[in-house]
Amino acid sequence: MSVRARRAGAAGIASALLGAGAGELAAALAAPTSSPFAVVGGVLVDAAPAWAKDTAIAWFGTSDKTALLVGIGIVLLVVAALAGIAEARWRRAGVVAFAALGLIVGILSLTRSDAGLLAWLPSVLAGVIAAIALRSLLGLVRTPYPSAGRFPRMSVSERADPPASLPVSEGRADAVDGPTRRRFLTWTVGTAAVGVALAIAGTLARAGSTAVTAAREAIRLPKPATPAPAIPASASLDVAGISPLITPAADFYRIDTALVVPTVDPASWRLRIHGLVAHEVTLTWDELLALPLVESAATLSCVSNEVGGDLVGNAVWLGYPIRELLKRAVPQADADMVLSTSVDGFTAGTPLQALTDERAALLAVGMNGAPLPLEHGFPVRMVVPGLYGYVSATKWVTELEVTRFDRARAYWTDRGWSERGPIKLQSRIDVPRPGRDVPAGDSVIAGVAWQPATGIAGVEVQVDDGDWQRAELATAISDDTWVQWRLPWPARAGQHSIRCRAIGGDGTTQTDAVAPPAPDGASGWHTISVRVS
Ligand SMILES: Nc1nc2c(c(=O)[nH]1)N[C@H]1C(S)=C(S)[C@@H](COP(=O)(O)O)O[C@H]1N2
Ligand SMILES: [Mo]
Repeated sequence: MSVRARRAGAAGIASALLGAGAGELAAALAAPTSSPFAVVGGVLVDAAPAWAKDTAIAWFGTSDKTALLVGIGIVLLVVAALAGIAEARWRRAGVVAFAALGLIVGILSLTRSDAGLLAWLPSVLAGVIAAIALRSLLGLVRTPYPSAGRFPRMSVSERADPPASLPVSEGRADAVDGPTRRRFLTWTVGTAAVGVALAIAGTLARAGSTAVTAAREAIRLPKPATPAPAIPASASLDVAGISPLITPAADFYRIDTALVVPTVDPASWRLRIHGLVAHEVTLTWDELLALPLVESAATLSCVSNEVGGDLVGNAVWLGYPIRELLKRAVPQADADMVLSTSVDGFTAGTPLQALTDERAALLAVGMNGAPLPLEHGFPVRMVVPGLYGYVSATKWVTELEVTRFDRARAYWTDRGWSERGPIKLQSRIDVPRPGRDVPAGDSVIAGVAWQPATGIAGVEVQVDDGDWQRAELATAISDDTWVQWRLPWPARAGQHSIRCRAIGGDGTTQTDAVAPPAPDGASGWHTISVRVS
């Protein structure tokens, strides 16, 4: 690559960094969900088929969002370098490319369901700034004819740069003198640095105490009218390394399609219940908090959770039974689904039955004694024991449409996942950790088992080809939560394979049939390999 092309590529990258940084800051200040990266990421996420979501989660786990944004960043830098090189060859090609990119992403921004009036601004601004920066940086080194750069309109023959089709001697094309080169370098590095600084400023402005964070901190949740029964000490087994019975909110897995966490002000939050109902119902935050709230523990799992995976957690939720709200709305007899919608456009289709039977399906405002964290759906989300999150656990929920499965489809069912998503009977070995060395002697095998809404009757463990042994089961909080289990294990030196299977509250034994997460949840026995020495 010629010196000239390298220089032009660097100018392209620096210009893109400046534009992107300015776009991020503008988004943070004027249109938080319309950051150019979030928009492109959101479009990609929405376009992704079922297998892509699963591969992303399998490769990157809950860092899938970061991985996506890094990927977009890398592609942007490559495109920017090419735009720079193009600009040096064919004047305006790179400038037009940057401006067009900004415009396209600006238009995409307006198509997002959470787009505000200024959604287009960050991307368009980013494109314009990158274009101007590129033009200016390359202007610094466009010097073979010293005065040429000052004329805005030039015919091809007058262009400062030799046309690309002519054989160009490297020496001549790159013949900028030392001071010019230094000036170019300084400005290019400076431009890139300012871009990075703007991006950091944007991130800080966003993460900093936004109005909604402050509103959340000011909330004092009411005492539940129906508190969760006290958790007996016997519900937790004393085993180092076992999953805690209640997952702290900070450790609770997070899965959603939102690249920027939605910020919903409780004061303006509304829930609207409509569709196949006798009466439309709307509910404000204050009205919701004034209702007799119920506290109830439930284990939530993602359909993408692999056997043995960690996309599952158990929390104590505080909320109002959705059943009671539906009673007010009076669903029509032919309705069989409730399509819930989030502020960011995500939808889930929940069987009406699961929201009207006796289970604690909640419109939740609290998690483990505090208002919902922003990432987990503040101010209001759904939690339905027994169903995977993608069909039931809508975060930042604002709408419940009573409808029918043959009429409406939801976000993930539209992408090939099953219409119904009951959580499969599962069990996991937490101790020993797979792949870890275990000292020989008295040891313990322990973990958790769950089938929310059905409960757990037992867990069995098999070491190598031995008999299945019944593990000790901790006291269950309820049928809706996972249950800890353990089995003493006299570990003898050598390599061992350990597997577990649960027996559900209905007497069914967890199937050994191996299934991947798509389309309706993974199955099979969690099996680990450990070395005892
Ligand atoms: N608004 C919104 N709600 C959502 C999702 C989403 O993408 N957007 N994902 C669902 C899925 S797939 C799961 S598994 C749960 C995860 O909830 P958590 O992040 O609180 O663990 O949220 C559900 N609710
Ligand atoms: Mo999920």
